[in-house]
Amino acid sequence: FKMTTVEEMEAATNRLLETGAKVGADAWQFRVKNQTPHCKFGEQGVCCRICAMGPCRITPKAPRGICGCDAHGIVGRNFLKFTAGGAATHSDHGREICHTLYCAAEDGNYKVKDPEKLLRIAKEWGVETEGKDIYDLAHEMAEIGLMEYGKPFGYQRFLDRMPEGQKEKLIENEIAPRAIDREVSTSLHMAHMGCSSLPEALVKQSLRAGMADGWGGSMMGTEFSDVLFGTPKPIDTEANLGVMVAENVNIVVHGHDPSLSEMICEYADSPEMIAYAKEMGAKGITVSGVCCTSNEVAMRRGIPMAGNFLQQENVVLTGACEAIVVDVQCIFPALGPLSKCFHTKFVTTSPIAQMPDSEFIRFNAETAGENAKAIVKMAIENFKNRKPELVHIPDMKAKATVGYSVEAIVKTLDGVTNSQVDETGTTKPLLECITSGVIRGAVAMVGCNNPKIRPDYAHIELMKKLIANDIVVIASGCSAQAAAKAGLMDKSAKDICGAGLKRVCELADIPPVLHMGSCVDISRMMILAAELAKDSGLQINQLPVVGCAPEWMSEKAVSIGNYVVGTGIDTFLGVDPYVSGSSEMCELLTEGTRKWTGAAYTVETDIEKLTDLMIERIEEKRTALGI
Ligand code: NFS
Ligand code: SF4
Repeated sequence: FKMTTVEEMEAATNRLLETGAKVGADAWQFRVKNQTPHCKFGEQGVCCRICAMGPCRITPKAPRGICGCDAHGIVGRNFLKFTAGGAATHSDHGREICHTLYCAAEDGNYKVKDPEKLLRIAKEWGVETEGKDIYDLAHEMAEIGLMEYGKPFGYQRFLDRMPEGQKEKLIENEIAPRAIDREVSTSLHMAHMGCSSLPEALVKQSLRAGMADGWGGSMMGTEFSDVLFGTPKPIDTEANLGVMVAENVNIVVHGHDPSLSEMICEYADSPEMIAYAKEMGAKGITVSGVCCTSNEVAMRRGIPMAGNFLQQENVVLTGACEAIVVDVQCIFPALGPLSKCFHTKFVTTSPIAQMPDSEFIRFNAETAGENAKAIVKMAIENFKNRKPELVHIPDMKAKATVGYSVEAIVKTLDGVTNSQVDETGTTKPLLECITSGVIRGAVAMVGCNNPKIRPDYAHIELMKKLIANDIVVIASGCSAQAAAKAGLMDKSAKDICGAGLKRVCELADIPPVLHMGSCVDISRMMILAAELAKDSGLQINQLPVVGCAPEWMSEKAVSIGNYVVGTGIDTFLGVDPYVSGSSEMCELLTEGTRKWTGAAYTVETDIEKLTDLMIERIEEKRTALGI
């Protein structure tokens, strides 16, 4: 088994930057230099500009802002606002999916591809399904889902998926999320000038806003995406820039909402469009992806992944990208000016993410088919504008098997343990692997790249060490793409696992790093943890399971961190969330939250140490359980 190393990936990037230099293109590698060193106050989280008496910055000589707020209050408010930004973003994505579900029709652009899942969720929510047309039910469920955003009373419906007693404990500690929009609004209200400056209150609300994301907006995004586009099943694909094909029209989908990327894939694969591409001198059409929308279509269609977050400029630098089509989130505004250096069309589609130097083709659920067709056509017609002397696609890609939804994991592991466990359709076989020690535990690897960490290096090194120690890795987002590019989602990666995990990989025919999807799909990980807890009669915080985001950068990542901790899973970060300026906030986040959820954060920028700390925590949990 041969992995692709970070050094090889960096060499490929450097070669692309040479092309960039020829055409005068900018790149993040240069902008980072211009922005370094970063503002110290910002880094520590002690800069406040929420009112016009400021901005105020805390120093030993000026320990309070003009209103008298101290560093703890300022850091706390900043942390809460950061979380609220992330919760709003994930949840608004979930809301869009609810709207798409509402537009689904037998003869429309969007269909119900997994009716069973819809029925299952309807039963969970106490909705009558008997004798109902599946599309009527879809519309009813979409409306109920949308009400979760603004209902005046009660908590998020999906909290009932937690093990017994956990929801009650969350309610008692005022961490159980009410309406999703309410938690975002309340967060902004609390962080307004002259509201909360008590760190404990700010951290609690950060957890609650995060929980509104993880057990509300994100979970709805995931579940209803499955209903619309199908629940992922294991499927083979490939990852890294080498998936782009020089002879073909290359369309790169980037962003997060599968409503767009699904439709683009659908049309790019149509005989009509393929014939048109041939007419225009290409051999065919290749759709590949960047960031989470790539994960979505990889999981459901096997569409190859061109790369993750910090590779988004690289796809344009290949000179072979006819169109980079984006919806929302994690899109560099740099793509506008960069695409102008090449023939590439930078197509924005969402009123929520509009950028200079882009072609805006507004995408609507109602007109999705037409919109997608127009975009694919535009890409095809752009093929002839390529500058052949600029085309260079790095010959670099790795095989990957992706598509491990909770349903797929349960199904794959059914019967693997050839044991007394005869309850199929539960997590018991996986539990048995864990209790017997064949697998020591699981790590949920998530999140972005960040130039503060050598890109992909932390993800890959961490995963290598974890699987060598018989710890199974479930991955999502840009972390999953790092793994796929390196080859860790190739089934033959079992060869670098410990003996126990290797055995399980062989028996179940799975790779040691399981692709669980995009970042909203971290809700899948929460469901899996809840199922494991229920099937073992434990609380989630007792399981030998931890979460890790070693290279995170976005507000969404902090919201995720808060719901992972809120759910009872210890979370390990490789980048500090701008809290070092307050000892009280540091204490609360790394220890204080334990009294409410049984979990807390660990921040460690030394990746080697971070890994050891995770392994240690997993072993501690095992010891506490006597396994
Ligand atoms: Ni997650 Fe996805 Fe990637 Fe980070 Fe951005 S794509 S939602 S935020 S950068 S993992
Ligand atoms: Fe300064 Fe207080 Fe205004 Fe913040 S809220 S800018 S600390 S005066």
